[in-house]
Amino acid sequence: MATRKTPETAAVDGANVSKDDLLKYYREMLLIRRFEEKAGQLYGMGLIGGFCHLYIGQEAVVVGLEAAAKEGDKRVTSYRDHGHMLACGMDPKGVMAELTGREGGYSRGKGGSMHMFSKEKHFYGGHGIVGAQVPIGAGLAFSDKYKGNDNVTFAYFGDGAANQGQVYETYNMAELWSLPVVFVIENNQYAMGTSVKRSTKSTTLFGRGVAFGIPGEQVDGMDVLAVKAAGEKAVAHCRAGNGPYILEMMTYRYRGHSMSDPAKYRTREEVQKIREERDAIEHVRELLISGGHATEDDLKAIDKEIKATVSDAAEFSKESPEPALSELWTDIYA
Ligand SMILES: Cc1ncc(C[n+]2csc(CCOP(=O)(O)OP(=O)(O)O)c2C)c(N)n1
Ligand SMILES: [Mg+2]
Repeated sequence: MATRKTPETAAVDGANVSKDDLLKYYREMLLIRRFEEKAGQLYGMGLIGGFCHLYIGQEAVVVGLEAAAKEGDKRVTSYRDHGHMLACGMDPKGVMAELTGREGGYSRGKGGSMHMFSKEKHFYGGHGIVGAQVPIGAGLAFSDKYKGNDNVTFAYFGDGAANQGQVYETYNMAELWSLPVVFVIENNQYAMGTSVKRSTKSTTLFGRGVAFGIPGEQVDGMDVLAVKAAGEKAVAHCRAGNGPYILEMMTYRYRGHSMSDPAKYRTREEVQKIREERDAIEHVRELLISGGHATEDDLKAIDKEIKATVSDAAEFSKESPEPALSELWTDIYA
């Protein structure tokens, strides 16, 4: 794992980013964090029902990888999916309204947090069955290979999902058929209340690709620049027709597994330490300030703007009507 960029090196060296890029990543990560904080509040008010898994802490992973993607690339992920949707450009209003089960939501209020899709942004969900999105990701990559274009699919899954059999069946076929898929393991150290160390003997999860001939690497998933650089390498490998690539993002979730998690399996100090020492948004904020790329006032203005976007999304999600009863009979197979 490469060491973090410093203010002196960030905007200039091999990470290939400009001041505007840094500001863009700051803005995108902050949007995810504020959106998730608001979703947590609406859940607490009883406006969001069912399961709700927040992405707070892991923002640099999707923002860094989206920075390495191009139009046409696809993404598919688990139930912890709000950040992925925002990062690929889906409308915060449509996402929030889906969380509150309203007509203005991406699935017209019938899917909720774990079941949202956008054909326009090539976002294929949102999957509640742990690991199920991994073979789907390979299938998406197969379709692009079949059509002969150079699109790549990002298939995101967790450290817990990485112990599933279907992941390894997928690895085998993806490598056998040289499918353009980047397997992104979001190693946030926990699968519900079980730490990686408690469930897994060999904890370098990307290394399991070796058995299938798939290259990979571990990345500091709290450093958006490191994520972007690794993403560019992985994507180049896939686009050149070399088959899949594995990126193991070392990250951390600050909140519970879902809104109903009492979090008794880790200490407050553990969470606090990571927030203080490794927070991805603070990292970019420091790069911007100490590199002389932005002032405190510039960043305050961005924060204000993002808060307004999120408030608008929350208002929309409260005002949008519930789906009509007749919707019970639409979008069904039989
Ligand atoms: C097949 C299956 N088994 C169990 C569950 C219950 N479950 C939901 S999330 C989860 C933990 C997954 O952890 P990880 O893959 O690390 O993802 P994270 O929640 O950390 O993002 C489990 C066991 C499920 N939804 N599907
Ligand atoms: Mg996990």
